[in-house]
Amino acid sequence: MGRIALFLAVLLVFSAVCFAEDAAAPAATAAKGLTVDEAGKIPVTGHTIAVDKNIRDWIGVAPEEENSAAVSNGEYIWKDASGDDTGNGKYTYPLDKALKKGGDLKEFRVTFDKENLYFLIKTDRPGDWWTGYKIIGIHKEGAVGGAQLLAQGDKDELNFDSGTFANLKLAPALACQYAVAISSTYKARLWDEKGKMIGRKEAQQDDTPGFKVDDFNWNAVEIAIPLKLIGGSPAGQTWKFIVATGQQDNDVARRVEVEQSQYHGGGGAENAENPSVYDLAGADKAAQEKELGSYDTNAQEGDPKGFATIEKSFLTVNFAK
Ligand SMILES: [Ca+2]
Ligand SMILES: [Ca+2]
Ligand SMILES: [Ca+2]
Repeated sequence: MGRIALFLAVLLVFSAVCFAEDAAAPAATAAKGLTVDEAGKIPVTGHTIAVDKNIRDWIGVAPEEENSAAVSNGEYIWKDASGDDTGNGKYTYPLDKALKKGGDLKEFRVTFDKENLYFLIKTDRPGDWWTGYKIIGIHKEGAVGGAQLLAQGDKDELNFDSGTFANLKLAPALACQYAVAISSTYKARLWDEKGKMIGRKEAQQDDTPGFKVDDFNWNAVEIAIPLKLIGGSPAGQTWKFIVATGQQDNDVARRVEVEQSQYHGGGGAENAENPSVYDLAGADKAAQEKELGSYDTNAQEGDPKGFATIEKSFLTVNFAK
């Protein structure tokens, strides 16, 4: 009896300590995770960001739960799940050490001020600084038209100015007015809905003024897009963002092939219709795998009609007036 009583007493003290720690730690800091719909109704007030290889100016508090959103301290924040970088569910990374990871989206943030729209996009840390590739589609609610092909590009040119070549398209309701792609940690292009390049960042003299991209620690990239390039301020409007991550290959999206090899991941289709995308924002793993696997295995190679279609993997951001 004495021994049992002592055991119970120890257990009680132990659990009291545990509960006290549980209660004290995260509750004070972490925001409660919201669904995409819920977060899309809360106005984002915005603030200024410096694209300066330092991300301490992103002051919003991320939600605790994976695959949830928050609006905090003037920022929209999506926290993506870890380990859902599986494309259609079967994607593997290339075998080369530099390319073994880096496509797992971790976080995506949006804010703005009178001059710019700002993004922060975080992934797992790639095996080498040049390996990352990211695509962000911008859909303005209520806008007419828009591109359903996410900056696909001219096959004859196959270069970054021309497009992303990621084999991805959007449902009509998500058709984009603008698309941005980031290659490596500092290069970017901005296209309009006709696929015309309207912004270019190469860290060269002729970079588009104000279009800024730079990284912190390889895995977090800050982006500033001058509002005058994208039709003016989003204040008072609701925009949707399609966020896709993968790897780059000469500044276009690196293909995922049927078989894994040194420089290409495996799990793709025989007709090469599968998207060069490992992860998306806005939906859970099952929904995102279904969308990234929705390409037509009978389509003629490279025919955009057969590309995977994104319908549910998006984020809704309500910009304050
Ligand atoms: Ca900064
Ligand atoms: Ca992820
Ligand atoms: Ca995801």
